[in-house]
Amino acid sequence: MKFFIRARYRLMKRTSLLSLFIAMVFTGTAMADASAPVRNGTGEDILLQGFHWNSSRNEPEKWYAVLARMAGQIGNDGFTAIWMPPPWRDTSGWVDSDKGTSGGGEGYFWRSFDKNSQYGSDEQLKTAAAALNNAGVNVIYDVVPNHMDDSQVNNPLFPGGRNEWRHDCSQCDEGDAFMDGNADLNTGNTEVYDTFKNELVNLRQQYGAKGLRFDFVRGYAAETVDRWMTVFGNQQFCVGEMWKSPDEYPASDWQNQASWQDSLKDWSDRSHCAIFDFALKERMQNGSIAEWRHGLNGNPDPLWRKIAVTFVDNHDTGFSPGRYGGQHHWALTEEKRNKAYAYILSSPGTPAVYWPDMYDWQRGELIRQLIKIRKEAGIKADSPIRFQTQYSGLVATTTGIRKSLVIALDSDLTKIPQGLGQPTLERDGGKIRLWSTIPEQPPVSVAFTCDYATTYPGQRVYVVGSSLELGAWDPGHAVALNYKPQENRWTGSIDLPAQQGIEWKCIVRGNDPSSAARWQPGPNVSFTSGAANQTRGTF
Ligand code: 7SA
Ligand code: CA
Repeated sequence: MKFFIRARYRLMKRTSLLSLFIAMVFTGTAMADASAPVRNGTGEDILLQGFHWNSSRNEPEKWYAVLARMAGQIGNDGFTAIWMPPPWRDTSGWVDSDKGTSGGGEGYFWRSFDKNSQYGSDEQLKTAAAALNNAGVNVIYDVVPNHMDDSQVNNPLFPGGRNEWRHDCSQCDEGDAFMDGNADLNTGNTEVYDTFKNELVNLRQQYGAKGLRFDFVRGYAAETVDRWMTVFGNQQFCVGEMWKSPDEYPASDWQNQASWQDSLKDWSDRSHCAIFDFALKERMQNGSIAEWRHGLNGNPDPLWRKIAVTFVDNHDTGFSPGRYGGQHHWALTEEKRNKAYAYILSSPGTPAVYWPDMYDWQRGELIRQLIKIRKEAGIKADSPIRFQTQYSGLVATTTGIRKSLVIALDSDLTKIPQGLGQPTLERDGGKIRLWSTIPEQPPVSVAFTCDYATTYPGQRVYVVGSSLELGAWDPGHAVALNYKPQENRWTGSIDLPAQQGIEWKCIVRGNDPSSAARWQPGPNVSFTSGAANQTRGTF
């Protein structure tokens, strides 16, 4: 099914690309250079979301003062970058009647580029940014170009009374509307574009910006983000927030039929920015733990993994200390949170840690250990990951520059391969187990054959052996082979890390993993993966 969708998506993309090309030629817009590298920082970044929904209401200390005071600790805790709240002055006050909540001042309904905001003064912001950058924590600002507070008669950004709000010109929006769209800005207009361009450069030059988080990217063109970043600095970091489920696209749009991953990759291809992994978040919210492998960060293609900014919750989806407990639109349950952080910090992508999980909700010690293990292993955003799906829960191996990390979450992995030994980290009664081990070689495909096997109805022939992929000698986690009637033999290909000394045997057992196994007699079959790409066992 997914292949079909991907093929269809490529076909639709080809046609939509064609129409896009024609459109761009006519509008003279530069064609997005697909080969340009994605701006995902060093590729080994660990991001801290440096605020929550009630940080703008922090008392008695202003939030920027908190950040300046904690800059050293944030650096020592292993974070290489911090996602700062929107730096622009927001004096809005709104009531959300359906939720019975109110808010304003958080920066997302800003009225000017003035840096004196609810988070602190212009001076406090500069002090915090300098302290963080000096602590080796790159400052990433949240920018909100889709809309601004429209309750002002004249828009301070555009002297002379013109104000470029959507409510003045309905056809002037490059993307979706925020709420009813009245406050949306025409980012396709040259002057609006230049106004933001200059402000982004100002953030870099005067406020220590090393990167940007683009809010509500569904609301304007990805190509516009790419152009802003080209001026801001191609070496800098950028990430987009595209929280839009496939069913929110019109039925005629290819994305309506595509997966969460496809839409995220499409936006990244056109903006050359990283993107928050809402595909993983959606699986964490609605899927089993085994299905977390369907995040963008678990994609078989390294070009898809490297753009993923993984997270457990943020200031919208999660709870926040303080008023109303924050927004909690889509919060992950407490029971899953430690496992989710263990996964994002030991798998590909750029992990983002939510402030309250680190500094308010007693999860800091676990996260500190996980960051240390990740850095020692040299896990990168595009590091290879393999999932061992014959185990329950989630079992995966991510290979960094220096080590491989094997994680087992809620898994019935009991028989541990010799090479692994005791877990490097074990938490929550063994529901979280993480091994840091010698880096494995890239996988090779090995053809297994079992001959002269007698099977009765309901039985199959399996391969069981020494390595994790072969069930670590546990028949319950053996790998099933397929019967070739014309050759009267059982065969199958299994991916194994190269250059590993492997021992194995053929077994016959029923479909039920706990059913008794009949083992191939005699000594184990042994070979070295990569040196041999086929091996044979006989009864
Ligand atoms: O329901 C959660 C999920 O459930 C799952 O089961 C679903 C998911 O798909 C489903 O599978 O997710 C859905 O719900 C999400 C949350 O609403 C949607 C998502 O698309 C949808 O699939 O996500 C949207 O909303 C998020 C908050 C946005 C996402 O980008 C967007 O896609 N996050 C970012 C965007 C904004 C806006 O800058 C920020 O919003 C977030 O912090 C940021 O991370 O004066 C004019 C005026 C009128 O124009 C308006 O019509 C009128 O309504 C004023 C009024 N606007 C006010 C808003 O009503 C009020 O809510 C505005 C002035 O203030 C408030 O808006 C806040 C917003 O509530 C808050 O979240 C905004 C501005 O202050 O700041 C924040
Ligand atoms: Ca818009």
